Amino acid sequence: MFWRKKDKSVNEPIVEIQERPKEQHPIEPVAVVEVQDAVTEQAIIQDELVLAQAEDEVETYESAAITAKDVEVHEVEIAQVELEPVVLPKRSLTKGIRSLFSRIKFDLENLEELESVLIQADFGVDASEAIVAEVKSRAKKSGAETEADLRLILTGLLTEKFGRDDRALKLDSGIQPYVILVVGVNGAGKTTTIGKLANWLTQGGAKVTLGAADTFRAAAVEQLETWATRSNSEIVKPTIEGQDPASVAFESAERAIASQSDVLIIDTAGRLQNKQGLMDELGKIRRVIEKNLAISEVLLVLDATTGQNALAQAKAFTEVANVTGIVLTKLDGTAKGGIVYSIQEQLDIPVKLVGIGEGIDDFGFFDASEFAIGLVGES
Ligand SMILES: Nc1nc2c(ncn2[C@@H]2O[C@H](COP(=O)(O)OP(=O)(O)OP(=O)(O)O)[C@@H](O)[C@H]2O)c(=O)[nH]1
Ligand SMILES: [Mg+2]
Repeated sequence: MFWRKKDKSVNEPIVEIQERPKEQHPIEPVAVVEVQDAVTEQAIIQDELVLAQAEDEVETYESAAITAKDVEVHEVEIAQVELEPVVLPKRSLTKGIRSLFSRIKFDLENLEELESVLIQADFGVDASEAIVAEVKSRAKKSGAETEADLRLILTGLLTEKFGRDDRALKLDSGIQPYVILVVGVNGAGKTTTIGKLANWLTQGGAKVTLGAADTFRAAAVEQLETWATRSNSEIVKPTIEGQDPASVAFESAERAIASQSDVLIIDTAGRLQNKQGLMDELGKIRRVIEKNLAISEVLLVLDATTGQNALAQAKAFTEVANVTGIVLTKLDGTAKGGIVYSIQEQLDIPVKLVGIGEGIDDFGFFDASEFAIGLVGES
């Protein structure tokens, strides 16, 4: 899952930052506007694009306080490097997941109740119906009678339903620092998840930098700082109050490269999915990081207790943020684990991590079988 170069000195990061002579500065909106008199429509469209980009860069660079110099990004040939796997501590989910059957008896007589249990657990109506039908059919075929038999059948079926093979974090290119961008609505569990992940990585010997790009509240930076201390990670904080989050992200990338970190994790402010300005900001954060580094993962953190609302959030975030994986938190407080199924079905994005408590070790990498066992429980 996590690979790194055997010898860090073999190869520099994927980009090099070069000073560009001032006269070639790309941010010359005036020149671009003048060209709007140009003859062809094609040229005008082209120029408008350049202007939009330039304006964006002006904003970015001004906010990043990079006024004297500009950066130019060049892809650099990557020499073949030898990679070694990093062995990280194992995390198990089975103890943290709430069983679906705390209130009902699960036997052949009340299989109809299973359908409402599954619907309440956010599997969705159609899937719940289909699962019950399949349980009945398998029970008939195998001559299942007892609660234990039925649980075994349901566990097997759910394991199949949850199953997919793209859950591993993509920290394997050997091009470090790997960047993980963490996004989501307020209070979903972003900062806590970052702390848990950072600790897990440093326990495995990785060097981790955290970027505090949630600059709206001073308390948010302090909270991340506490997690940085607990997880032995470095942290890059805003230098002035209310600093542009994109500029903190930019500085974090520079610092992570300079300090030869293995992983950079960027915390962002919680934002409602229907606030367009804030959602656009995520795109900007993304672009400034990509000036220097490739983003390995964009993790969308969803609070499992919010049920179907999590699905609406996921849809909105995937549209703007290229989400590569879901972190489903607070599964310890709910039996709504079916949301995992709904998200994967409707958005085709894997649930990669699961939060099962507030403690530093209370998370796990989603495992279909462990999760199914947790949901169905022991008889
Ligand atoms: N029970 C439980 N609580 C969790 C879990 N993950 C996070 N929390 C709690 O949820 C609350 C919010 O967590 P944060 O990590 O601050 O959430 P955030 O998304 O960073 O919030 P903002 O920065 O305000 O957007 C905290 O009280 C956490 O302890 C989890 O898996 N289980
Ligand atoms: Mg936070």
